[in-house]
Amino acid sequence: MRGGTSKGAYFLADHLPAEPALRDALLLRIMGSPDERQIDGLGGAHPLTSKVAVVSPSADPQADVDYLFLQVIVDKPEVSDRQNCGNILAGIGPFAVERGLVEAGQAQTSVRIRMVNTGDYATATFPTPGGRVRYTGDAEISGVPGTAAPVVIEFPPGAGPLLPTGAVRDEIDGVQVTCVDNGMPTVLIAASSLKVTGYETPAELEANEELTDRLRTIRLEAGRLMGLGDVSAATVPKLTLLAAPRDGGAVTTRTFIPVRCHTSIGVLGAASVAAGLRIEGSVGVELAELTPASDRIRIEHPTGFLDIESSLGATPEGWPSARRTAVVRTARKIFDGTVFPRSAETAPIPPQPQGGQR
Ligand code: NQM
Repeated sequence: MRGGTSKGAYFLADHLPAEPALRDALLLRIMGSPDERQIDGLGGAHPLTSKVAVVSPSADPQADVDYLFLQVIVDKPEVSDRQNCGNILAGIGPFAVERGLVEAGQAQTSVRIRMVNTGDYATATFPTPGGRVRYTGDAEISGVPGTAAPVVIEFPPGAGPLLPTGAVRDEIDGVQVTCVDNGMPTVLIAASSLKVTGYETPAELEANEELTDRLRTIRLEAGRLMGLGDVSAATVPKLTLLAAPRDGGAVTTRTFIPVRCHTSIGVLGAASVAAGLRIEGSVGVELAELTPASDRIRIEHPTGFLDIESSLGATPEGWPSARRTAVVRTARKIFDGTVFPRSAETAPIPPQPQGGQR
């Protein structure tokens, strides 16, 4: 399925080995990793198209389904469960209905999702006329051609602190940063403090070795300050370079996830940027153009913009905390069938029940 601006393979949990090491070994063979072209598997040779969702009924009374996100590393034999993915999340509700985990309403369906990676929750609402998922519609999101049915995703406040280092700003390697986590650990950095404009293309930024070296150093230290330990092999924290908006939005972004530069921006990454921009004194506040009366923040990125609704409150100790975050995404069922993993020793994933598509 395509979920937002990402694409992944969605599985029912009981169709995969329960043992994580066996599951991950199978997923590597399914996606074709490690190989930078992923030529022998389903992966699309980029982190944004090398993703897996594992879905199961939830035992949690606050959720209908559990969603475990797995990032299958393209060029290494590694699968990481250390982050969520808000784009792949957009396909979870439709997938849960297709697989009969949630009964569809006659007009629309809301699915309560527990994001297993972080223990946070989300509710996704999408059209299901006549009790079947409708994928077509007129919602448009930057980075995806055409239009599709909207999937409205609401996030209640997350469990962890918004400012995991305990400071609004930190200085790392001589650079001012704000480390924020509103669902995705993210390091905010003014592009100008790393001698780039923030308007370069992802390819130009990835080719800038001086920049990528600095980012690597900053990320390792930020990970430590954020309590994430040694993040050298982790996909978090992400790094977002900020510059003044150019197209009527609140801010321009270029996000490293963390090695490749995102062609747009992750949903929870955007939620973290939006929350960061609302915190007095944080990096980026002076470049951003916010509309104080509105919860909506338009985040510009390399292929357009992402609108996110974000409001903050305060903890009893006076620290900023997320109150509400909401976003519109779209999703599409692309293919439903049997995948034959690379190794002959492994049995194919059993065929799954057919669902209807409109
Ligand atoms: O931040 C890419 C994506 C993501 C993650 C990444 C995401 C999110 O765009 O919620 O969606 O940051 O690795 O799919």
